[in-house]
Amino acid sequence: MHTNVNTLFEALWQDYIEMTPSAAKVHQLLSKGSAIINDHIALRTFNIAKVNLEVLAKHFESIGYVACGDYKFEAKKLNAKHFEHPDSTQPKVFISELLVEEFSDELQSTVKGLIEQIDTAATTADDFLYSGRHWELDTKTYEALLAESEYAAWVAAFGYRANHFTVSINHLADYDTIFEVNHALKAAGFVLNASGGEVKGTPEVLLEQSSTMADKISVSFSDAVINIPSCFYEFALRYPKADGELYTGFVAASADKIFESTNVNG
Ligand code: OOG
Ligand code: NI
Repeated sequence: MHTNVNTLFEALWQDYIEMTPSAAKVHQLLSKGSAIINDHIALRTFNIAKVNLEVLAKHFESIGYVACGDYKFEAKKLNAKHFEHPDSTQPKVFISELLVEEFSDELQSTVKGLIEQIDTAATTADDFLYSGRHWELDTKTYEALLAESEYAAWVAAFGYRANHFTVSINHLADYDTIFEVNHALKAAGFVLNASGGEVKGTPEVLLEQSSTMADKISVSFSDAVINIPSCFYEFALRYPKADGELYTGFVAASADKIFESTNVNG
């Protein structure tokens, strides 16, 4: 496990921009007036004991992160938790896991077959959170997973790495609203996730979010190389609670739509 928060996020970022060529360009566009501060990152996994949410969480808990919120996504069959660091300038972490037992026998046995190929020692190694795929996968299996769960197919194709980074709009000197950020992104040719509207959330729920649609990159499977959605970039504007402190949680109804930023036909 990493012992330093900064080196962990730097390694996650390097892997993420390799998967997401547009993210480096968005980063450059938004960082003209000020340094970019990350609101949060997100990771995905399956709820199988060897690699479940808690296994990923340990990598963050060992460097001081604390579990702060629980979320359920019934239609997508996911659970999630978010984690915060005592140093509030460090990014929050959103980790979700697919409830594998709620899917078909075929999906369950496919996923178990993938997870069996992981060396258990790898799950606690320094680099696990940006180690990618640990298994063989063919296109037919990917397509079969996709038919049941876009999320399952994404984890099968990309394995362990940051699914997205999130720009804190609160820290951008040149932008006051999420509409201005979205406008600048669209003017520069980036495609936003419009599921549930381009802006998810409202000032009343203390969090507004938007995201790009994931880049499509070529991924090597055992039988072919295909172009599929990789990772996306998110933008978050937080509002103060009654005590004057910015809200630090997530909003399940909004997160439900953010997940769709990696949909194949989004
Ligand atoms: C996570 C989606 C939810 C948020 O900020 O609400 C999310 C994912 O796509 O893995 O990131
Ligand atoms: Ni997010």
